[in-house]
Amino acid sequence: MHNKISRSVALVVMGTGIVSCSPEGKMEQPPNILFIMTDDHTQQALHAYGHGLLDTVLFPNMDRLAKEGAIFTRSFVTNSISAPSRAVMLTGKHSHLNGQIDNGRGRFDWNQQTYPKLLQKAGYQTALVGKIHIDGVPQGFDYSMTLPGQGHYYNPDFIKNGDERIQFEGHSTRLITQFVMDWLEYDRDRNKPFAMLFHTKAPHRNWMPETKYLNFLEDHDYDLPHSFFDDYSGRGAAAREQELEILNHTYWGLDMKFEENPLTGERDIRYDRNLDRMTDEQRIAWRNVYDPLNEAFLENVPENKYEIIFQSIPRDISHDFLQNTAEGLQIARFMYNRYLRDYLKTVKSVDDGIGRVIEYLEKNDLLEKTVIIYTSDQGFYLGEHGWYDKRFMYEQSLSTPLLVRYPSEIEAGTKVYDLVQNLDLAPTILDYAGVEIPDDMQGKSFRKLAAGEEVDNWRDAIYYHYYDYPSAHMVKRHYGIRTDRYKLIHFYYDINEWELYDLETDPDEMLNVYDSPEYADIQSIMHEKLKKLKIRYGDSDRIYFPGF
Ligand code: SGN
Ligand code: CA
Repeated sequence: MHNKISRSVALVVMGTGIVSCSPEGKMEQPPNILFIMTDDHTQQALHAYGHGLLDTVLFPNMDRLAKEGAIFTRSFVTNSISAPSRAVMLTGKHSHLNGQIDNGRGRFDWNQQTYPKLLQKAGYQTALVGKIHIDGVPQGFDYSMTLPGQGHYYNPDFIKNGDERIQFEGHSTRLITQFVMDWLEYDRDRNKPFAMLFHTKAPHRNWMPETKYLNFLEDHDYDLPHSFFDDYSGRGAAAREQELEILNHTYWGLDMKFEENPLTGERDIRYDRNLDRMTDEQRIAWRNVYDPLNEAFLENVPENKYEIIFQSIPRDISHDFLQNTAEGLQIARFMYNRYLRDYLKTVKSVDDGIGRVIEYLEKNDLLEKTVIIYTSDQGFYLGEHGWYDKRFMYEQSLSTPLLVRYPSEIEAGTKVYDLVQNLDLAPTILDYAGVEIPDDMQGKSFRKLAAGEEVDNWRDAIYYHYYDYPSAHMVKRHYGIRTDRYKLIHFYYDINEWELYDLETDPDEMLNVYDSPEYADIQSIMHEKLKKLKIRYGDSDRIYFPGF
């Protein structure tokens, strides 16, 4: 493993000789860009969004960005999954044009136009650190330090500048933060503005917290969301046939963090692979927390009841038992809390990392000269509908957090209600940098919206298209539009079903009102809008990878 500490010390010596910035200082220089993107962090897990899940501020640095900048309350993705979302952000184009339509089958050609390349051309120094999840050597960056594929939480490998693979000791979030700081401190050319893409792995599955936060929130018992025992009766086959359920589709090892199945003595190979990466010290810290918690659970619930957890998936369980008996509820609450707490623990480290980088900017007189954008590659279910993961065009995973801090033009506490998408990030960043936005980018700059200005003819609907099926979690292919109030979705490929939701009367999307007589007019208006947007964005009815 690479010894990080000695490298940093060496760089401190090298770094002391660097003279900072231009002597004129006040010359009009475009702002720096700090683009922070987490993986699977959702609006419900950010106090500033006010969804009610978090009763206190758990993540003060993220909340600080919201408080000191603009929060976008209607921020969405175009395709709720990692690689496609990242490709949309880089190019400002929908998936069918940038080529990365899903995680596994679509391909991204790095030779195409991306905003980091355009920034570079305009004199920016560009860097990418963390998860990128797009195959090939990243182009458009003066420096990159990326995780291969999904990467690991503990002692992960990194790929430096596209070729050198190095394993580092530590937790991925701390390492990624450190690489961001090291580059800012030691490797950056201080005469140029910078664009730093700070991409974490956390809080992606399987939610492995750093040792410091293993106990975080363990004294906090979260109530089940009111739609947790959803039976999907108000919707179609897609909602019924997914594999996203916390109770049915999580593994007792990998997700629930039992090292051994108490009924069969088996181990979970995938969980073991993660544990095997740990140093002895990390593993002891890990076991010191999870072992007693797991034992306490097993002691308190009779064996013939807790056996539910240790079945292979999908589990054969009765919702009636889990929902309506004290013992059942205890099991459901245990599974939900294990999932949710681990998820939040991993966000905690990200928040620390953001705090460290903000502090660095502040100390180096860079904070006010830097546009800070905080977002995630998509939202996530935290038990709503009984689910984890993402992919659906339903609210929790269609949405994504979006915060922008740039005090010289964004007033603290700004709230933006207009419909924005990850498609808009590339043009927005170019706009802040003073670089011309290419005509073929499909997103729009939201810079003015963040500054509290109204923009004429801002979009009144967003377009969405998800293709990753058949695949993990079995969410069927679908596309659709969402306006301020309504959502129209078409599920296709192996079914042909339409859904329509009235988000004002049914914010939880429990009842599909497609074909309801009282929504007949809305339905046809939404169909018209969908048709127009499909044409505007150049999408078609082409079936990608029909053989799968
Ligand atoms: C992994 C996860 C899935 C997740 C996908 C995509 N399984 O396959 O739960 O949906 O990544 O996530 S895991 O057991 O390997 O963690 S994405 O954010 O990268 O699109
Ligand atoms: Ca993701």
